[in-house]
Amino acid sequence: KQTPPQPFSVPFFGQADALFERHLLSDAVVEPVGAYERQRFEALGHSVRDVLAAQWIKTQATYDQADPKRIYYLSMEFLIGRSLTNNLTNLMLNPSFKHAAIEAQLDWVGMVEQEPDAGLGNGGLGRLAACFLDSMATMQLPAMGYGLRYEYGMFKQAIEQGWQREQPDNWLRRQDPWEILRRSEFVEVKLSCSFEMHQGNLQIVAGHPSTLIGVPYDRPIVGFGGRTINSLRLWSATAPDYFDFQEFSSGDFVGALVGSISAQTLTRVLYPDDSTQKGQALRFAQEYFLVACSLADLIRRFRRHSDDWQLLPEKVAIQLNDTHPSLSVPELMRILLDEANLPWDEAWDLTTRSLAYTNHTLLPEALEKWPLHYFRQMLPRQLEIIYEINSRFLSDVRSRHPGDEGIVERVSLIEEGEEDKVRMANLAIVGSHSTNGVAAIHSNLLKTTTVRDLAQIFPERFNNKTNGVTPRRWLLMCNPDLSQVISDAIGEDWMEDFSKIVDLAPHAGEPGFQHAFLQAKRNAKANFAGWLHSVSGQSVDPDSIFDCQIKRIHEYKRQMLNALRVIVLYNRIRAVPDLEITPRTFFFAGKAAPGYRIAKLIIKFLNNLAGTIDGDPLVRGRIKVVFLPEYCVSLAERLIPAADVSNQISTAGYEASGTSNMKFMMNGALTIATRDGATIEMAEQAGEDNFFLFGLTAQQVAESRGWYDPRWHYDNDVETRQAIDLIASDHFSQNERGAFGPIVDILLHGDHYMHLADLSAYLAADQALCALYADRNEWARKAILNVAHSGPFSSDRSIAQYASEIWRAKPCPVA
Ligand code: DL6
Repeated sequence: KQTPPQPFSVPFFGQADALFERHLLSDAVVEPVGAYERQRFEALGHSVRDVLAAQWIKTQATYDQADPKRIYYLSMEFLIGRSLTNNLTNLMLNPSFKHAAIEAQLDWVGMVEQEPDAGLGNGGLGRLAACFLDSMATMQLPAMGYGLRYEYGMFKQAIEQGWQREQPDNWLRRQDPWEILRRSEFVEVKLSCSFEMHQGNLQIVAGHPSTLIGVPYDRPIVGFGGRTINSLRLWSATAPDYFDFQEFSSGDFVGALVGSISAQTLTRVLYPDDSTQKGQALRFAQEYFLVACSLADLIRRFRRHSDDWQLLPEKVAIQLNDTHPSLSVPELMRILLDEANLPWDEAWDLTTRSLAYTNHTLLPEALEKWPLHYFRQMLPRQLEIIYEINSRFLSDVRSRHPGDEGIVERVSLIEEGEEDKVRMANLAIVGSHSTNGVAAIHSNLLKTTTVRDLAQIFPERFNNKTNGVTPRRWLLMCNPDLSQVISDAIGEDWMEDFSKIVDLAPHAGEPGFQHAFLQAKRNAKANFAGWLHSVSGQSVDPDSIFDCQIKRIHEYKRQMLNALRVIVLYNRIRAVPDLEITPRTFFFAGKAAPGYRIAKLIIKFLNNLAGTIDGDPLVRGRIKVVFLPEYCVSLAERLIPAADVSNQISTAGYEASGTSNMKFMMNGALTIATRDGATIEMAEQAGEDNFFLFGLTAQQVAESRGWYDPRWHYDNDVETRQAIDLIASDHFSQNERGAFGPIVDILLHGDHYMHLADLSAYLAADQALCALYADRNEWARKAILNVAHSGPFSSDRSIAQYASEIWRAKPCPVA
């Protein structure tokens, strides 16, 4: 049982002004009155860091003393977003700091806006990692995140003439007030090759062993109430000469410099693909670098407390966020075999008991496979170990399935082909004690389709942990008006114990509460409209229905299905100009992987659709499409509180879980959705009556593969045909003839993601949703019930399950 949150004891709060002024004077060396916004942001950030520093140290000291089982969350991505307001929220200082700033006539919003998003991730999996860190700290779990300190995070998306243009995100260009360089805790990473730059690319120089240095930068992860402050440790790569300047004067100056450049290149940039990793050597090296640095660091910590290797799984739980850190399997084996000199069986037992793996996608193109020659050149010892693991594993499989070489081929860690490859998912499953999916349907499909044979061999390893999101960032911080309405009705306990949110349910039918709830939504919509106007000059009507689809652009997420819906509505208005409809604004936002041609064309299409509708006096003011550029955490924080409708319309069976679906639900949007990912569980919780579900189920999708023909829908459904014909007629590309031909082609020939199969059901659900919107009280009742039943989708619930069922770790409260 956790103690209820107390406001963080801040003996310094009275001195916050003094801290702030001192940082301006001493760090920036400016008169406080004349400081720039950016200088003020940095001074404020440093002041908040001063406030939390003592508790951060105390947290680490408590862990050192108590020596609990520690959780290490290894992830190539942490999509953290901004830290200032989040840290203040979790320190329970947000309102007082904001108030104090306003009293002092400081531009609070201006200061907050100075902080760049830490965009160290692509989307779902990276943002999940950030929510999990928040929950682990809030639940007082002794945890640490390990990732890479990319100098360039997710690219910035500009839209030029409707096209996505990528611009580098040099987020560390200016000093970051949160990170602490822990130079003395560097680690050495040995590789049997070296790297050099060749025309801007990192190239492997085989047969030339080298050493890289991993330098850790720590960021505070403040748990709610400020009692526990964990760390996110991000590794930056540098060459050994960073530490040994002798090299420069005594040795090969140019060589050292080249070495330094190539080493630093290693952690310079995040790969911007969320579903394909096309075998880049640099990415492989990055993955190994994360693993090598993190394992060396955590083993060093373990060894400070114990010289008994047998205790490793009692003291250490290592969670692999997707296969990206799954080189942990051979690397931990290497450490136990070669450094600890343990016999194979013991090393293997300790390795599998320490590691656990989370799968985030079933898309075949996203399942990592690395060419054997990378291993040969960079990591020959780890390759030897993988071969040995495989040979022992396969002989076991052969003895269980005599004569069945088919299963042996399917489960092997090595895929043979033109180029032999290591199957990283198989490696992670065989080399760990737990494999989990991220929603019930996803975990089932993982077991029954993607890795069915492995699930039959290790049934006890497979489990589900449905995702969750932190209600601190995604409700308390981003939606202060709704938070206040909730707290006025049920008190504040929901902030830390989100299961309490269910106490809202009895209020759902109260007209007074419904009114307050609708008012909070209206305020959020007006705030969003005001912000949008101020940054882009675009006007949107806060009295229109705000209908949103914000996520990576991918064919399986079906932004084109949404676009087809809009085109049908557009056609209906054009056919019957006095048709009565509630004004609607359709918001889209999302980035496409730079090399994903069709996804980029979809962005262009959405922008042209917006332009065409805006230019048509018949529909203007009734429906409007807005493509919001540069989707990122802070944009989501703005839009989600303002949303009336959340679109979760992936082809069933393809979205592992989704997490924006949960954020919308917590903020009182109603969901129109296919039965996919965690949305299925959300509808179960809220009651299907309070959801707008439509379309093929995953089973129906799977069963219709082979005979599904989109042409049938085109031939038999008038509205579908008219919508497609309008695209094909260049109505949305009048000056760019044929531009959207590839989209029409995909929809009519093959339509792998079955857009046309689901369109009419989507439109029917949409009609029901609009009819409901007209009844404001009934709408409010359903929306409130959605918020009330969003309790299970807190990442605190997910983390409680990981802690008890996978990690077997307990809280370690800080006094
Ligand atoms: O589990 C977090 C998140 C899920 O909610 C999404 O459904 C899923 O698409 C996403 N996957 C990724 C990239 N996958 N890989 N590899 O972010 O994970």
